[in-house]
Amino acid sequence: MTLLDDIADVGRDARRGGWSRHLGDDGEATLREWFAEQAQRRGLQVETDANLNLWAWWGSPGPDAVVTGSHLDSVPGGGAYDGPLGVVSALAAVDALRERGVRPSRPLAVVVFAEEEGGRFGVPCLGSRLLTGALDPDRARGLRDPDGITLVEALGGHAARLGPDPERLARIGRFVELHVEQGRVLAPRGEALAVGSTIVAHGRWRLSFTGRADHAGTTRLDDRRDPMLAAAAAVLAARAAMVRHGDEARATVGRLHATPDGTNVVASRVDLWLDARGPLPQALVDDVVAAAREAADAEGVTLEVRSESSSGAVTLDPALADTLAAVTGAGRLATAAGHDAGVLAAQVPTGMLHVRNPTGVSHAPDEHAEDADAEAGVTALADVLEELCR
Ligand code: HGY
Ligand code: MN
Ligand code: MN
Repeated sequence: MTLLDDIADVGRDARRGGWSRHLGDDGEATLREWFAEQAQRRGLQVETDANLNLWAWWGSPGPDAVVTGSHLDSVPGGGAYDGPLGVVSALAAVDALRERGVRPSRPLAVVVFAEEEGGRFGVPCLGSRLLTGALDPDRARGLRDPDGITLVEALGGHAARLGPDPERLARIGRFVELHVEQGRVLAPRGEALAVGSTIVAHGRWRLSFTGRADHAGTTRLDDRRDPMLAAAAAVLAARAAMVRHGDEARATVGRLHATPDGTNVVASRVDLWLDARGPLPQALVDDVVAAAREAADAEGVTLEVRSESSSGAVTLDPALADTLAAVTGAGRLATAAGHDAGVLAAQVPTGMLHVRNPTGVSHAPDEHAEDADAEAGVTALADVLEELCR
């Protein structure tokens, strides 16, 4: 918790509340420096890979390494634990192994993946998707942030190096990500920890409605081509789809932007982003798009739909999950939150440890983990690393 206190003031968002730490901004850059310093203080060899992920090695990078870690970036106005708890717990677990006199028989690394939330460039797990080849580097280079700055413009020369890194991936024998629980399952269970079992399918779609800007006061009803109407229909359709498709389904519009965004102007364009998750996210999207198209046609407005990212359902490595459960004594937890672990799982035996969040709230300042539970997480992670490094 001392490590979390170290960074508690980095990237605080006075306007939104909580923290905003996104690829390339001051807060995230400060966290990268902090991590490198913490790693060096522990005698770990730190390197930044071609995809801006940070790796801190105990022992020379080699085959069959045991890797643990998470991310340091946040959603806009996010909580203090989503990502950082996994990183500081990994550093604290290294300290615990040292105190136990453990000398790992395999290389061990702490990793910090870049832009897991996609908070600036819109694609979640940017660093881990590029590393594994799940995201085309040319597409990545063209991604634009809300100010229209491309990843190339933001990264300069480094952008030329983005791309799959099979040699680095081949070094990883097992990957374990510790993460604060998102949702409230462990508190009612009365348990501090759980072993990750699955990650639900999820994706992001951008719906762009184009109408005709005009004066809010002088434009008569039948002269209006107002994209906001169709956008409103899409937002309501998302909730209707969530209700319709059962209790695993999630459909959310939390981000919407009107152009020109004038109080006394009928908008020319509205962009909104749909986050859909569950057994079949496409079914939710289809419902929303059908309703949006109907409303757009009625208003004489056009609609363009683009998939910005999608992740299939993930079952975390069953054998590794059994090992994590045997070592920690913890039960299983399925999650509807995406993680770098979900990306790595496609190519590397991957596991997760979830630490109880008494509020269940995440992606918001009320996100929380009690000190005692965080300590239990560190002890469990150290036990797991000791077992995997045996
Ligand atoms: O969006 C997610 O599910 C993750 O918390 N980044
Ligand atoms: Mn998150
Ligand atoms: Mn996270």
